[in-house]
Amino acid sequence: MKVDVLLGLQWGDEGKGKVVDVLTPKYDVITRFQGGPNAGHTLEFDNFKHVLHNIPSGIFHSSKVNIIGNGVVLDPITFKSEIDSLKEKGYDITDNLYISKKAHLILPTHRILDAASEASKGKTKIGSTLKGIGPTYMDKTGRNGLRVGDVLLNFEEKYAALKDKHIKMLSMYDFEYNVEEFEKGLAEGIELLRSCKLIDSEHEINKYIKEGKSILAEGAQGTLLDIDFGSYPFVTSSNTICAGACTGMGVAPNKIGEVFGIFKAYCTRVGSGPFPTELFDADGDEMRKAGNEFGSTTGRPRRCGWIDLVALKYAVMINGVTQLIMMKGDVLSCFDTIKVGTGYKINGEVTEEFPFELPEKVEMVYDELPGWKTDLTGIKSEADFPKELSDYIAYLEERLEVPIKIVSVGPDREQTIVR
Ligand code: 2SA
Ligand code: MG
Repeated sequence: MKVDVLLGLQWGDEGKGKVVDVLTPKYDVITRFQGGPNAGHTLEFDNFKHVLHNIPSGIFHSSKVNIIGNGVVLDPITFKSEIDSLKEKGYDITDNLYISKKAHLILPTHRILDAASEASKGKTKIGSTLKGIGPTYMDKTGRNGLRVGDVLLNFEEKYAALKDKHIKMLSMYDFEYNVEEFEKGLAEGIELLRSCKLIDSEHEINKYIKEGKSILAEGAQGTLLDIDFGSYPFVTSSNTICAGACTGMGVAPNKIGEVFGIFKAYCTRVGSGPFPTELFDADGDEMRKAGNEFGSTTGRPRRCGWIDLVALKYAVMINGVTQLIMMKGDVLSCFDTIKVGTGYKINGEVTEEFPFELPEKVEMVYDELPGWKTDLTGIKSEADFPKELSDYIAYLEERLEVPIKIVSVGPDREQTIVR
């Protein structure tokens, strides 16, 4: 058996949570392999909406095993509040949740360092979610970090030492903070972790593979936020791409099966950084309104624009996507004409290759296709697609050279058409 990977091909918020939830019935095990509470995976079913941050999106199916892999960074405080809020809604999920002892811990001072670093950058700030992601991965690669398994050893001692170090680092910044404020809930979070199923997940996952169990790895953020291949430095601090699933779970590359690449029929971004197809006009506002484009972790309005095939082709290549999933086609129903970015004009030259560094302003080359001007949200099968939507799908498939296997026409599980 192989591990299937599902990931975002744009700047995050492609709708991964919904798709994992739809695909989950086919799998025995769902894993997260990178990122942390910067993710916001929204699931909607039976008139119930829930946003998950640390926990894999398979959690609402009680027979599934959910694993937080070693590549994830876990904040004990937000983890506890997530578990508590699920409990309030009637989901006591710690029984089918396993956490890698090798996942790194986000500590209160990581969040302070994130805030201080962002504040010091002024206009050039990354627009991070302020969840402490960057500083935690810095401590991981800098070999200073604390891992989930440390809560079973001498956590308090290690934490005190690292906190001291962080406080020295913070003196570099002109930044006011109150450590006690940030530490609220830490002891309870650590206590909760101690009662969870903490495992060597690489062994467990490989055992599942051997036993023929099916596994779905759920990516967070998106390819264009990847630390190596995204729009650096305006990226997150983990490998969001398919290869990240190997290192973030301890799974060999030859154990990867299908790679599901999710994209929106248009494009959005939260945080700073270049966005070549961004719209600053009424069309952008229309997309934001129709698509309810506000960050599910921070509530920030998302920047909106047309689909960008230069970036999307790059993402398909880097991830080895085998099946595409198109989300939110319904949001484009109000447009007479749909634009598709096909090339970047940089220094007078048109390129279809994603460049070393995206300039602040890129002149886009667009193709235009007729819009479908039909409400798609009630559509139950492909036979009912308006011709213009079928044409749009065929156009994208030809350009991307990968079939679009699922088309989503609304947030509910039911509004999902498998082709
Ligand atoms: P960070 O916090 O260090 O990872 O931020 C670095 C950049 O990565 C972006 N980023 C995201 N972009 C889209 N969605 C994300 N998750 C949340 C969501 C975001 C939210 O699902 O809606 O609620 O605002 C996510 N996480 C990180 C971030 O904007 C920075 O540009
Ligand atoms: Mg999201």
